[in-house]
Amino acid sequence: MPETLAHVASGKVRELFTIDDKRLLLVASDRISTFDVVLPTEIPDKGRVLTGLSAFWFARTRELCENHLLGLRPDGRSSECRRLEMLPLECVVRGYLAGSGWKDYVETGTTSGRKLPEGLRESDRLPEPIFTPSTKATTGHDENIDAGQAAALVGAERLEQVEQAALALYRFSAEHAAGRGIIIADTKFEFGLDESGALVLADEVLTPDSSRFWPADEYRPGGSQPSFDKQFVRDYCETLGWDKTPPGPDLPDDVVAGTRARYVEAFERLTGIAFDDYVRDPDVVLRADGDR
Ligand code: Q0Z
Repeated sequence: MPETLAHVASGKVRELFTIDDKRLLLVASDRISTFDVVLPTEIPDKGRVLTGLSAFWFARTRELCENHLLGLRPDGRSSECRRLEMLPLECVVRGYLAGSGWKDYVETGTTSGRKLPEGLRESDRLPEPIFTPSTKATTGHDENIDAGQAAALVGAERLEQVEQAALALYRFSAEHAAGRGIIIADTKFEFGLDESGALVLADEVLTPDSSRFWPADEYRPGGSQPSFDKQFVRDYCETLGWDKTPPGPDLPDDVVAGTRARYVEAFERLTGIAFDDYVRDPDVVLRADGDR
């Protein structure tokens, strides 16, 4: 826990605190959720991996869209951020057909009101990435909405701006990841506005918790794909016959170790930085390659 900062919000696996009226502290825990349930066993260093990855992407996408990151704390799991007026929209970009995008397509041939080509299979790559915004549900699951509903929430002009920013961020990161053996099937961005009304990328970005990461060497469209990070946890849970309602099961040591190794592998592949170097000095992810 940080000093004695006022607590603002709790996510399933993260906490948000006030530093002062302009700044927040976002703290990523080592908790893990599967099938929407937080498990009683933690994955050591998961919070550091997600914080470091997110900071890496913020540093490398500054020219595409400004962001809320002010700095990393020495613990590697906490980031200081600008406090923004958040937009009431989950900005999802999909490059592949999975999850609720696949479900909508099977039922209606569309997702978020957009007609998709016929004959697509589960996990197929889309002809081009699509922006499929959803509402922030206070309880239950986010709900996909069409462009008209999204425009009613933020205005047509702002919607156009966030769509272009989200697509540019996805294209950049998916191409970077593809060169390192990771498919970013889809991802969710959150944006806010600063005092001047400028659009600012916020929250956590392009991590395995905010995205679907698939190992490229195991990609076989026509069914669901293994998760880069959580597959050991899911496979173990499936062996138990657990009904996927709380409380979730404890994880055995080998599942914890294997899962930790996958998070660290994702970090090292995507950043090109040894995770131990990040633990020693978190700011290493913020420096351009040449300056290390
Ligand atoms: C993010 C969240 C939680 C982590 C509010 N820069 C910002 N300015 C204003 N608000 C936020 C941010 Cl990131 C903000 N969330 C989501 C909840 C832990 C993130 F409990 N909520």
